[in-house]
Amino acid sequence: MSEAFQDVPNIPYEGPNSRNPLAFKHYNPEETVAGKPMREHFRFSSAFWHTMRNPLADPFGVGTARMPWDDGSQSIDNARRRVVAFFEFLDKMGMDFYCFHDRDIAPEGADLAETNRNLDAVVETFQELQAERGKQLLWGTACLFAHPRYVHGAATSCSSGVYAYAAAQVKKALEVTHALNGAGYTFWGGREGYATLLNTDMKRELDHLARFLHMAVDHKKKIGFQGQFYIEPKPMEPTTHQYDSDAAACLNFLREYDLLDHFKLNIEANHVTLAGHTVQHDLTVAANAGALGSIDANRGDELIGWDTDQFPTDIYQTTQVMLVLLEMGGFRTGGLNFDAKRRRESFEPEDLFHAHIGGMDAFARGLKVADAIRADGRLAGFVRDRYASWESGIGAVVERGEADFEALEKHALAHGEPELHSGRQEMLENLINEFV
Ligand code: XLS
Ligand code: CA
Ligand code: CA
Repeated sequence: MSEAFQDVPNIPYEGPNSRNPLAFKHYNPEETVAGKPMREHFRFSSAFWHTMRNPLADPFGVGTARMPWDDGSQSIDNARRRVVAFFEFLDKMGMDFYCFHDRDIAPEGADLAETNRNLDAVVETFQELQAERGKQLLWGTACLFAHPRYVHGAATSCSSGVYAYAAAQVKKALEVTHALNGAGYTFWGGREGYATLLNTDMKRELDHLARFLHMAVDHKKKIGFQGQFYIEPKPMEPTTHQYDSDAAACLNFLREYDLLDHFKLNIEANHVTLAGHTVQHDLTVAANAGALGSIDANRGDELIGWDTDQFPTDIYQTTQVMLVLLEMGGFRTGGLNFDAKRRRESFEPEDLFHAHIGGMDAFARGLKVADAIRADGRLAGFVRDRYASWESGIGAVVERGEADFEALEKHALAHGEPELHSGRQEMLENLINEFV
């Protein structure tokens, strides 16, 4: 079979002085930074749904993407050709991981049984190519939002029949993720939310969702799947109110329903900014709970309030991400999955390479900058000193849990007005810019 990306060679590392657009300037997979090779820090992954299946349509026009390997049919042969093209892409990019939805990789059949057979047929091709090329599935997932049956949601649908269908779909998606030795499985609540409370029993829907996830945990154990379960927060799109709106909301839900031991979070940058937070905020919320599992690496557009899923190129943002990741000691099962698409105007196959190269280089720089900031130590030192009053005296008594209001009142009466110091935000922003 001829190559899908004939005009593109394997992408080499050529260093910061290179002017070759099809080369890495900063991402050097084997180069050791902060104790391990870049490759291991990032565990870069490409999203099958964007790289192979996104036609680049928008609400005003049809897709523009040129995909010469794809004949547009719903056949298994065509589905397999896409997989072959995808592995060629991963190879040329030097990427070790990928992610998919069940329905990205194989067409729906006349009924669920036929759909499952289609999936098995295409998964065989993935198995062969994984073994041959040494690639790994970072996580699998089920598409519970595109088909009209999920119009009212899946695990939160008002219809028990739809709920059962969704469970059957997740069961199969878990089994194929297991068959592909996936490192994880993601639950993104596609249409798990609502447009109006006039027609919605929120409590009942959330109880159903929790039951659904408990059943998924049970099935995971039953089939012996060892991968990590993730929940991916998102505040809006497609529904007005998504139940998993941000990291804090997800953690609260998981705790309330006794699921926290079984799930970590997959934090997507563009979803976090849609929720009105900085990416660093949600990563920190998740990491503080010991629940930062994986990252969907992309960015939004400050001028457009949508989930634009752009490739991450902002070094300030990748630096923030890498500061949190280094502090946490790196990924265990997760990775940086480019849940990102090219702009509609970037329709040539080669653009897939430019997009991923840009994201990988931006993270390589973020890693180097974050490592230098940590080695320098001034930033961490400033934060440490800012809380110095908790190290001894009344602060230490509070932190040990040995103070009460009477003791604090006694302290306040005896010591008068407390001394305060500047937060020095501008100075710290200047410090970061010394390294960026
Ligand atoms: C959509 C989500 C989705 C999940 C996987 O906005 O990002 O792609 O990552 O279902
Ligand atoms: Ca995502
Ligand atoms: Ca998104």
